[in-house]
Amino acid sequence: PMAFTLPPLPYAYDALEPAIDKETMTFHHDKHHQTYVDNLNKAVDADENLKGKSLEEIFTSISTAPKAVRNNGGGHWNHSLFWELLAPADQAGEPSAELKAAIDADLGGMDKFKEDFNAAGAAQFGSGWAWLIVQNGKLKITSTPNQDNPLMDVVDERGEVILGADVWEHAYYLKYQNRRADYLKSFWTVVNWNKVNELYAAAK
Ligand code: MN3
Repeated sequence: PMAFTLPPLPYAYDALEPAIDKETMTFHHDKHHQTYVDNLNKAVDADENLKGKSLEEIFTSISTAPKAVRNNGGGHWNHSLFWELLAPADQAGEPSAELKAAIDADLGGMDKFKEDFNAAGAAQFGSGWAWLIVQNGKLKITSTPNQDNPLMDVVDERGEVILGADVWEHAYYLKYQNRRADYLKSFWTVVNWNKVNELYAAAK
């Protein structure tokens, strides 16, 4: 049977410093993400209906799946993407002309977009994610609790994810303690725009 596996980080554990420190990256990837993978495999093994399905398929009817699949499948998918959405500051690139134009048209410009995205992350009570999605051809900012994501049939705002920020405390607490807003401010210095551009082009 095909098992889900932990993807290696696409850069060194200290590559995102000073925005995200080595210790946080090590625990976040090696411990937290690994646990989602292990628990997802256990949950899928226990359910004949889910074997052989991709997470994207499973998410479209996650409302009917066991809670362990929702939490750990979301955890695995969200983190696998999150690592790719980050890059060392000198390799982070910049938004494509096409993406910039859409941010201007749909979200009021880059500064307003970042402000609203960070506000969505800051306002997410407890653990969760802030997202930038493409919904009916337009950009939209949203957030979800726990490990839910915009591909799931249980969320209010569904769409194709092109950027996400993990706002669980485990993503920032070692360096930022309770200062989630400061972490979200630093997040922008390590956003991998090359990946965001690629996802935007594919989602359009
Ligand atoms: Mn996390």
